[in-house]
Amino acid sequence: MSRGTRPDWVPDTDQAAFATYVLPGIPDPHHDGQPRPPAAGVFAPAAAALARKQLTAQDYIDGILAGNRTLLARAITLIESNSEQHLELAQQVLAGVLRRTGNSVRLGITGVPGVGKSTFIESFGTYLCDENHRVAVLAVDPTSSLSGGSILGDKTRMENLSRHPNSFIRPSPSGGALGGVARKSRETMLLCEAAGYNIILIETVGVGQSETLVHSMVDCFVVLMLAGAGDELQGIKKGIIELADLLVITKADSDNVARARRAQAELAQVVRMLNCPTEGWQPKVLLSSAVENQGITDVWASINDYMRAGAQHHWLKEKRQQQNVDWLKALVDEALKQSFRQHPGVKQILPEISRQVKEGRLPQMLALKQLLTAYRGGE
Ligand SMILES: Nc1nc2c(ncn2[C@@H]2O[C@H](COP(=O)(O)OP(=O)(O)OP(=O)(O)O)[C@@H](O)[C@H]2O)c(=O)[nH]1
Ligand SMILES: [Mg+2]
Repeated sequence: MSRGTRPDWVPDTDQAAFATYVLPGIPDPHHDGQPRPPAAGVFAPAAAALARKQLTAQDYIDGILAGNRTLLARAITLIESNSEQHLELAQQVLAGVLRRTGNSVRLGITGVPGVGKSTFIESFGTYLCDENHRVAVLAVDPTSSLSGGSILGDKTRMENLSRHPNSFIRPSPSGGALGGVARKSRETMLLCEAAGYNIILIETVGVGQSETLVHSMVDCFVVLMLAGAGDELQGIKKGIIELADLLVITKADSDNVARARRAQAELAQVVRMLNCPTEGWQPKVLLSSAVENQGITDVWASINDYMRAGAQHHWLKEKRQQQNVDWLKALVDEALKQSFRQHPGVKQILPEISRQVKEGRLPQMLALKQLLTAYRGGE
């Protein structure tokens, strides 16, 4: 699939480092990364000027805090850029809006491919927007990082939501390693909060590590399940069920309803066995049909119960504080690893040391000592 074209406001410098492309095809008046009709009348010249202007950190900060979605989208693009220069500007912007973050309900939505995540978000998100909430939808999708493939799919599946003036949809950032994608998504979430979005939905595929990463950045982790997917599959998903604060059996419609109810009862038992009880909260299993719009209000009511319990018993605040610290630790680990691997002294001796270890001529601990000596010596 084609990568699409560059947005017209990508700066002349550091073109290659910009991760964002505009994909062709779906008209979307609100969101970044899609063809946009020219702004009407008197706003058109202003929009064009904005597109050309080199913005300062303060421009971004003011724009985001004022809820300007164009500037929000551009700031997210800075966050997603892999260039050093953009990284610095992005961090200034982030620091400038940090005090206005944290005022949202952060929800992770996960489940195996095809379980109905995007369709659920379309229905759930539209309901929330109609209730006057402001909803940002982000995705952490390791599979789409190269092809950008799921972006178009999700946009078509979230057609109503993407047109709603209270919504903001941002596809998965590209940019290689899952760790990088997670950082970008986390920082994007903060920018969206600063711009006034009070519900953040983060969709991720329930395979691999992405759901653990998303779990570490949300308040409430919602796992979507299919009825009758078989014991085998449910077994594989045990790890995910343990992380769930809320489980929703999807596609509970037409001739699937009876099966969904049976699955609900079975799963409720499994959840009681597996999940550690949290004070004031026992994970629930709910039914939903996104196509028939059933069960959507129940999900929202349960999320509210969960958030209330968390506030009342003080674990929600603690959870976020712990997530903040865990995130710092993860960044430190990542930075140290990079610094070690890129160190010239280490790079120079690593091939020979690896060969000796491979052939069993050098014990690993001794090899480590030599590498650390090279690393420290060159500081
Ligand atoms: N009957 C019925 N079908 C549904 C429902 N929700 C989703 N589907 C169908 O299930 C298929 C997959 O839905 P998606 O929303 O794309 O699933 P997803 O989990 O986002 O899939 P990936 O993004 O590929 O991981 C689509 O064909 C939907 O039309 C539902 O509530 N009822
Ligand atoms: Mg999807």
